Amino acid sequence: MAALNGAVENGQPDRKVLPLPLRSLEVKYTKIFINNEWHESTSGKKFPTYNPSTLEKICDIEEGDKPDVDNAVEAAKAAFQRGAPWRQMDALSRGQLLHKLADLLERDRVILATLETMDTGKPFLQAYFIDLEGCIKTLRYYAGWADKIQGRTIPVDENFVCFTRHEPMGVCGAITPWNFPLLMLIWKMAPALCCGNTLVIKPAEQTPLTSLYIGSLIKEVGFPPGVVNIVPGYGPTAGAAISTHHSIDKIAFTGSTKVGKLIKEAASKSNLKRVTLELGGKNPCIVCADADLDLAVECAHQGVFFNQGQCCTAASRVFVEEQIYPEFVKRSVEYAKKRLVGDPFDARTEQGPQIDQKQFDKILELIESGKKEGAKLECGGLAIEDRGLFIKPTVFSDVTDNMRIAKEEIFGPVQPIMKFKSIEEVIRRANSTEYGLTAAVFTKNLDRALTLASALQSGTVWINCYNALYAQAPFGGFKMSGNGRELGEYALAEYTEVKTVTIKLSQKSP
Ligand code: NAD
Ligand code: NW8
Repeated sequence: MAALNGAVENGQPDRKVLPLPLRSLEVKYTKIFINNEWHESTSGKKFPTYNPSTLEKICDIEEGDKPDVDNAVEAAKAAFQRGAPWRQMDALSRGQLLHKLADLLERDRVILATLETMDTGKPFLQAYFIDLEGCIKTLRYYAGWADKIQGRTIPVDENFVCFTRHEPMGVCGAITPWNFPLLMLIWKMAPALCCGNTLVIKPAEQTPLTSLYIGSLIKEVGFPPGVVNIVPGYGPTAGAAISTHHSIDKIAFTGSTKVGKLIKEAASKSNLKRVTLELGGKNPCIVCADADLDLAVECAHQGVFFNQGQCCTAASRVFVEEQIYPEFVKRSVEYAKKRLVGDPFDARTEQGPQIDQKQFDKILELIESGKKEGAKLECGGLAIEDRGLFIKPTVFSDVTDNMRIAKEEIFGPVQPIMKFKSIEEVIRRANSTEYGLTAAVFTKNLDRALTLASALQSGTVWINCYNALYAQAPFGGFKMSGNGRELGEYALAEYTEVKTVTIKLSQKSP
């Protein structure tokens, strides 16, 4: 196993041991996974997946469409039937299967991080230390919940007994994005399985490789056939077949607001399936004059540039109090100029390519709009070379709220920095967006921190930190950033139905 290979450079024994990516990794799983078996597509069609760093095709994947989704749903429905092994299983055993899946992710961590880097272009060390870490922790967290999901007994009339059962919903659909392909899948899969549901998964067409690899691990762990089914394919075909399906009871989606609306609409028009949505953000990052400036500059930088800027939590509106504005901009530009962009398999690389040509073009177009609308381009503003999908870390100062770069989700390495004068003003401006996913505040003043924490309309507020995500802390959006919560105990409610059982006793108590 390559998992334990340490990087040895100059033969120095005391150097921190870093994992090494696999040099030549053959992609083994490219087919549709139903009933713990691999299938070709009903249509006979395949689609390519590319390495965004080299623009080379990695391999072809079986292209699922409605008939394949139908087969996956049939399998998931059968696995959910009363009397099926999955339904008969003790809740503790369900947790053990999730722990075993986490064990296999730990065993195959280098393979999975290598596949994720090939398919997304994200730096290998980030895939290994952030994405895989988050996956393993999320699996273990929900493994622990499996046998602790309890109803209540409720006092009613004296001659009645009333209790609730928290039952699994049934067949859950999961439609995932390309920015954190495996992590966003595990955020859905772990709570769904811990509650006893079965799953039909459609990974993003750009990044199916790690999700399909999970199919092989599901089988190896020994989940009963049909509990997890994976249908790679495109959104308007395979994705829409899931969102409109009458036998799917719940759907969890992460991606664009546009598609989130389509999914909720399809759910309404079909069977009113439950829907949780994690959509975009135009997340304010507020830096007060009294903040620890080193910390604020570094967090705002990582907050927007992390994952090539392709992050629903991206700090894409930085509001800086006027007294420290020039210094903050100066230091942020220094950071951006130093950011190492290049081969995601190189251990020094901080930033890889954007995911595809469409996103690349969209980002460059928004950068042009920033220049035209009068923002001051401090650095970057261009692609790195005339080939490939790499974009220079870009900082704009003198940004005003009406500019497109201050209003639209950029999903790229672009940092717009604005100036503010008063707390009331910055609250109003930070909240004047349709989005409400995250917000961050940098200040040493407790009063200001707590005032902002209560006034900001977002599902998460980070104070003096950024991207501080935990498996046990709920995550989700206010307003058009989404519906429902992932992670934490709150997510259990998204994967269970509450049933009230009321029993009349035949005899009144004496
Ligand atoms: P998208 O919303 O189109 O894709 C997300 C998933 O939805 C993919 O699996 C896709 O196949 C599927 N999908 C697409 N159309 C569908 C349909 N009609 N029915 C069912 N499923 C469908 O996202 P995108 O086009 O790849 O990216 C566009 C923008 O979305 C980005 O620029 C960014 O602003 C945003 N985005 C946000 C996130 C996030 O983490 N919130 C992730 C990816 C993209
Ligand atoms: C789930 C996720 C994490 C975790 C740690 C560190 C940096 C950035 C992210 C992150 C369980 C435990 C830990 C991050 C991941 C996804 C998004 C944004 C940031 N997650 N992390 Cl969308």
